[in-house]
Amino acid sequence: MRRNAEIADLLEEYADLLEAQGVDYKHRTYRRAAESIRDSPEDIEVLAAEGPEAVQRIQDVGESISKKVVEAVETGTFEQLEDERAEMPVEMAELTSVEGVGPKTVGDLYRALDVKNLDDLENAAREGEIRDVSGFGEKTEQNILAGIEFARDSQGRELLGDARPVGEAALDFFEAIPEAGRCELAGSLRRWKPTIGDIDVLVGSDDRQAVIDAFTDWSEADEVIEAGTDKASVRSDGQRVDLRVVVPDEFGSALQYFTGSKEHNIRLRNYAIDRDFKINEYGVFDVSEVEDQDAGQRVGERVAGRTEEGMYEALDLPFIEPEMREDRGEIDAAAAGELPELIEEGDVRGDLHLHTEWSDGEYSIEEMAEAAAEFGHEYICVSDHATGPGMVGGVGLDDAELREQLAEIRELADVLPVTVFAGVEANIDVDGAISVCDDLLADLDCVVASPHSALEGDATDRIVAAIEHPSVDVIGHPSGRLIHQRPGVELDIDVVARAAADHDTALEINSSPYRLDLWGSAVKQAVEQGATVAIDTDAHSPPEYGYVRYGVHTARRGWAQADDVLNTRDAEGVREFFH
Ligand code: DGT
Ligand code: CA
Ligand code: CA
Ligand code: ZN
Repeated sequence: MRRNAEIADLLEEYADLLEAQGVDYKHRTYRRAAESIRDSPEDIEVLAAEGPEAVQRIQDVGESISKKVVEAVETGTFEQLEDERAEMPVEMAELTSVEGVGPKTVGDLYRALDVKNLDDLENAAREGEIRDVSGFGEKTEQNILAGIEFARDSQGRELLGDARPVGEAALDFFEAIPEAGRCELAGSLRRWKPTIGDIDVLVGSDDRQAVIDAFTDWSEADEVIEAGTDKASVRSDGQRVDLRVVVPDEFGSALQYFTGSKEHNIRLRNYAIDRDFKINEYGVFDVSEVEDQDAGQRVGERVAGRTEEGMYEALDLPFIEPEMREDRGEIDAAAAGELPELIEEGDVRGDLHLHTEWSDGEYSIEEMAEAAAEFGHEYICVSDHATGPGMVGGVGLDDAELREQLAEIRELADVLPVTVFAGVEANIDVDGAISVCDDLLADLDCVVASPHSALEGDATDRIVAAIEHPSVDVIGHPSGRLIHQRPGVELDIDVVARAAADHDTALEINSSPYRLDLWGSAVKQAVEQGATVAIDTDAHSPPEYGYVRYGVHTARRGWAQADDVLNTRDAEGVREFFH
């Protein structure tokens, strides 16, 4: 298994510990190196075997870091990291998973209260000890408590963006096994839910034992949890992968069953019963002639099961896409012949929310434009952060800097390989006002306005005010939620969507796997109200353009068609929408 992520994690832990100790600047160097190693196409193990000079070929890795990397590849750790761990024996990843708790806070609370893990942190907050630490207060203490609760609730579920690559690696593995026939992901991963409990894979085969045996020997399996005659589970990259192997003739029915959701399946089963059919993981059975329908799983005449399409067809229904199987009216819509034709990955033609080195991205306008062309986009909108509420550490651009950037984008226009719209990601303040002056907003091609501060309570009025601003084109990550970290603001989506439809403002589906904001059910409401949706990645680096598929499948979970989505239009169509 490629070890780039593991080595990057170690460097990041080291950076966190340095920051927790109050060391200035140095931690940034380590973070940048960690990120480059994580994203590098080069295998870190191969480079390390050649020696430190070879490791330095990776961007942002200098001499001293390269030596630590070689040591880490050889021994699983490096000396300075062990020194820091001994100095401050804290569960860094666990603690910083709490919203609002960063490495500096961990350091402060360790020194003041000996907080080492989540339990310590919770006790200290409950006992009211944190408010007395210098630099903290009662409000911070309450936020930490709320953050802990949220972090605990989400424990055990993985982000879609972490689970999908593992599931796809498993799929690639099975597809290469000669004994395996059809292979598909099932469960929540096939429905593209934002978080995944476990990864389900289904394989059709006449030689089930061979498939199970191969799976338990999979090079990416770190541990075999259980293995039987027709199913097995392993752990890979910290995630549970469940395999089921079925005979080819029952592949379709098993796929339908194990894709879920449970609620969809229950409703479909009742729909079948009403029509004298029985449906289960073994097929669809006509039971109109059968007296005791509970006599077994395979009673009556089997009319479908080899393919999933056949399962729905046997019930006189068109195929229902996995993303729609959440019991949100999809079976009634199918029966009425009113299923939407869902947007597909290939329909997206550009990205309207991304960052460059002008704010907190790490790449230039040219680099982001070239990467976009390579990705297959026709246009992008550079929407760097404006200063304002929620922007810390000088990240955002002031009006003069935005003017300067606008001029540069105009100047570069002829040489860039894609159309580049000049935009901004402005902040929506507590009253719904926008943090950039109106003249400038009017001069920009596209204004993305997003909530970045005061992310609690109901914010419907605030977001509606931003929607009504004549220059705002897109509302970025409308709720401000961060999955596993903070719930974001409450929104009356119907009200927001109606305003968006009335004022020709698009609502973003932020495709970052940390956000997925808006999410499926909200997208469905938005589209029903006639709002236009924009599927953007909020990319801070070229690889993050790849997040777009999470956004597209989230749109599909919201029943969106290509027409509902702004950036399925060509550049001229998008420009028209902006005006
Ligand atoms: P997860 O893993 O929590 O993210 O969610 P799922 O949907 O992947 O659930 P999982 O892995 O427990 O089971 C996979 C699928 O198997 C599920 O979507 C539907 C089906 N299934 C599991 N248990 C039941 C059940 O008790 N009744 C029905 N009708 N289907 C079930
Ligand atoms: Ca699952
Ligand atoms: Ca499962
Ligand atoms: Zn933002």
